Amino acid sequence: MNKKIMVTSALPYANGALHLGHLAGAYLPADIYVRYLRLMGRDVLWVCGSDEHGAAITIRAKKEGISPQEIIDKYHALNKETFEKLGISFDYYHRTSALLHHQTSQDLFLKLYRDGDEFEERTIEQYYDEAYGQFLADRYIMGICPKCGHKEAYGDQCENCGTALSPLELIEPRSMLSGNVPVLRPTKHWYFRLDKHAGWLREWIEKGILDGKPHHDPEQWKKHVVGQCLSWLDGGLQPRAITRDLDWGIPVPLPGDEAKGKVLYVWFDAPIGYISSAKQWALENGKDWEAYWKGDDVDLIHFIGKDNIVFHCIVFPAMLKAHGEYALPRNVPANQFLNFEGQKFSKSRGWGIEQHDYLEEFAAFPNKEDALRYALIRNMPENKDADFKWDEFADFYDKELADNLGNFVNRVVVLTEKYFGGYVPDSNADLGEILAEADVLARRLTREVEAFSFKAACQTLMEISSFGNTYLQDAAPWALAKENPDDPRIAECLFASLQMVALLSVLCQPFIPFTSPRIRALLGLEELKNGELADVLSRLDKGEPLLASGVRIGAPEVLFPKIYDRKDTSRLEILDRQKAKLQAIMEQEQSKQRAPFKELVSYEDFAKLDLRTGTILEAEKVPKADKLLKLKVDLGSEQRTIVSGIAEHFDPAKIIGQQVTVVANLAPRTLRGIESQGMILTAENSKGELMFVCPAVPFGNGFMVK
Ligand code: B3M
Ligand code: ZN
Repeated sequence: MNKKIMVTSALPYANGALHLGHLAGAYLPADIYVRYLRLMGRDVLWVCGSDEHGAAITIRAKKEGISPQEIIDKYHALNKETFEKLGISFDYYHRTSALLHHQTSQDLFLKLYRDGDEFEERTIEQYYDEAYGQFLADRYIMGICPKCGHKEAYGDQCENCGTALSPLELIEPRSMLSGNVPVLRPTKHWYFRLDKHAGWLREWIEKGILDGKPHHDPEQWKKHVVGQCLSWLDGGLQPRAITRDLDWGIPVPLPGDEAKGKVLYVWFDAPIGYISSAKQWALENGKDWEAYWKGDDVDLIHFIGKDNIVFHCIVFPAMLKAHGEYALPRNVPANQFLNFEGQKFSKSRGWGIEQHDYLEEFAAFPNKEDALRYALIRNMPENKDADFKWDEFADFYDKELADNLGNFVNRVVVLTEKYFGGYVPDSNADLGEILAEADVLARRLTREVEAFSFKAACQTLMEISSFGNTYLQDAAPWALAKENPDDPRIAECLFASLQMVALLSVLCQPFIPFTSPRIRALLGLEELKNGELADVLSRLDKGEPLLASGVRIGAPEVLFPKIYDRKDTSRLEILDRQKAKLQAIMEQEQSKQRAPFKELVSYEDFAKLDLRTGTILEAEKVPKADKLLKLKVDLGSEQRTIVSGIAEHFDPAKIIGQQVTVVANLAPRTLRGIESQGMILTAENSKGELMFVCPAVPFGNGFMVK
């Protein structure tokens, strides 16, 4: 098979750090896929890079009072480095500010401009900031969303309700530059005639047919991806402006004054970044980039989040098709969104964790990279939104990585050490038979990865390890050894178990690439090579061992020290710190939302209150009144009946004996036929919970000594 597989991951904007949701959306799934393909010996190229244009970057620069160049340099470096630290194994990580990318984008623009009837020029009325002498592109205008009334909607989108907007739809528009009300002025732009492409796009997306020939199986595309595309097509495709009045970006490559001060729209040049990234890779490695982009033997796969579906399934394919030489995506396995502890990631609220912060805050956590990758894979938002929770992170780690995989590897190594002095034993048992089940599961895993079902594949990986554990448990070599240390079944069991560990060391690599070499080192195996998995699978089929008898293996090592460990709470403390941070954010936000204070009370009025301490002796619900409790309170000198509106907050059975503060001179009132002789004091805490104002014993029992 000399097919080339061209894999891309969405180019992140270089205007900020990436959080765990980004990682789970477009980078981790692609990394699993590409690592797997490499292990299968397939010819794959995976590119990514920084998206360094667009108003999001210039606005950020303005806010921070630095140049856009400083912003992109900072975040390009940070994101690139963080990806590397997490084992995200791009073949190339480029940037769209590179000259090569500018040229590639301009060439593509010109090709569509000259050779195709792809663009249309339109002069439109656009907002202009007179104080700054500048046209205002999308994000430079804010105003009220016409759909939901949100006051901070942008010119291209309302982030509150998600509606795509045009600047002219905003109510009470204002310039982000001067804050002034902008004026309308005519300006010329180039529009990509997307409408011309609607026919073939529908056939391609709905039926997988391109130029009258089968191109892909639409059943293999995710339902939510196809669904989103079809609803766009149903809405009718309109020409889309692909130029902007901005001074940051790729200049529109047309002569004369009409293109002056105009750049290509960021969403026009960004996907071309995939091509320039491949070009730069080819340049540096003496390879042919075109082999990965052109011709029928190319499988182009885009990994993205669901907010980028339209650009990757409709706009970019139309650009590629209009150009004429490029292959179209064979699949776009977009992921949905990941939430964080029940809410959206939010930088401004501090809700969520960025990749680089995770690495820092988990510096002392063993195998932190794989622990994170694993938790994200097990809960990947493949077909619906998912939620990341620290408690689940702990469960996946303890129950699956530690108790299942780590435990199996450890037991096999320990037993080999114990019974065979650390050497792989000799056995002439029929491996094929013993490993048949593992073989079946390994094949299933490959099919799942190829179908972009990474969560399922990861569970299959664990199934293989569970199978190994069960096999070992049932064979019980320790029991056999007690009866007869020379029982050949001991060697047979450990020989087979070692083969399973060897298999796992290969299969786990796409998911937990930091653990795989550690397992291999334990077995005395070399680092994985491209094609190794294909080789391993064919050896399994033939019943050939993956690990030869007589090999000296390493000393046992705990791969995943557990989080819930009574003797060592250090790992749990790291997680607890994360949870405490979130708790603090919620409390702070809730305290801001607390009811405003009531009006001032004079001292004279306050001094009229006669406050006494008391003890609740009896408490019962008042029939047919949801809110009321009837209490008997002992004030020391006398007992009072008090009706209190606290039934929704306290369980009557649990407040008997409770110390309380009583307003003893409140005029009696009759509630539901019961005379209430006073009032119990309560107050709301910062979480909005009702608390008794209780007479407390002073610190250190420090009553004044008379
Ligand atoms: N930078 C949007 C995003 O980060 C955009 C992706 C470009 S992919 C060609 O979500
Ligand atoms: Zn809105």
